[in-house]
This record gives sequence, structure tokens and C-alpha cells, in this order.
Amino acid sequence: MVKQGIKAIQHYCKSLEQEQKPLNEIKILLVGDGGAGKTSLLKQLNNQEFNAQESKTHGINIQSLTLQTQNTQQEPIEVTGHLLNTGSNISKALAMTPPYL
Ligand SMILES: Nc1nc2c(ncn2[C@@H]2O[C@H](COP(=O)(O)OP(=O)(O)OP(=O)(O)O)[C@@H](O)[C@H]2O)c(=O)[nH]1
Ligand SMILES: [Mg+2]
Repeated sequence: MVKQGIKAIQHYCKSLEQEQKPLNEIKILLVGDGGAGKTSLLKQLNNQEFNAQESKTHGINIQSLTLQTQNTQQEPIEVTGHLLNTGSNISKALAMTPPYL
């Protein structure tokens, strides 16, 4: 392409721009004390049944859900949410981790 000159490179860059599409994905990290209700909140968002005897979460669980919303032009779009649900030990470790890491 370099041999073809600057015009060919500009044309290639322009074609890349046209192929760009928004990902429409968000990541949400749920942290909090053990028993705070993180898993229950997640189940509620996922239309799953509430369990008064919910077992403790170990490590990190990742669940995805699709949300219907609108973009800035008021057009309907789908956004995929990736919810990272942490157990209390991971929550504590994250709370002590500097935010720039
Ligand atoms: N009444 C009521 N009880 C709740 C609510 N959310 C959670 N609970 C109670 O609190 C318990 C613990 O909730 P979890 O969702 O497991 O809490 P968690 O933050 O995920 O806990 P870990 O996984 O141990 O970190 C549940 O089993 C319920 O008994 C709520 O909105 N209302
Ligand atoms: Mg939990």
C-alpha cells in the first residue's frame, strides 16, 4: 500500500472509519460486604427468583444481560451489560486496591 502512495493509505483509513460500529457494552462491578445483597440485586435485574437463603458467592461470577434503551438520537438500541459479581473476600481486596491499577 505504501508503494501505491498517500491516496491509497487515506482511502484505506477512510474505509476503516466507515466500518466502525459502537459496541454498546458496559461492565458493572458489584462490590460490597458479605450479605449486602449483591447476588440478590443481580438476580432481580435478571428476572430470577429471590432466594432468602442465597449461598455466599465465591470469587467472581460474570453474568451478561441485554438492556433495551435509546441512543443520543433517540433510536432504540440494545446494550449488553456484563455484571461482575464478587464474593466478600474479593470485594475487600478490591476496596484496598488503588483505583489506578
Ligand atoms: N428482605 C430482603 N432481604 C434481602 C435482600 N437482598 C438480600 N437479602 C437477604 O440477604 C441475604 C444475602 O444476600 P446476597 O444477595 O447473597 O448477598 P451478597 O452480597 O451476594 O453476599 P456474598 O455473596 O456473601 O458477598 C439473602 O439470602 C437474603 O436473605 C432484599 O432486597 N430484601
Ligand atoms: Mg453473593
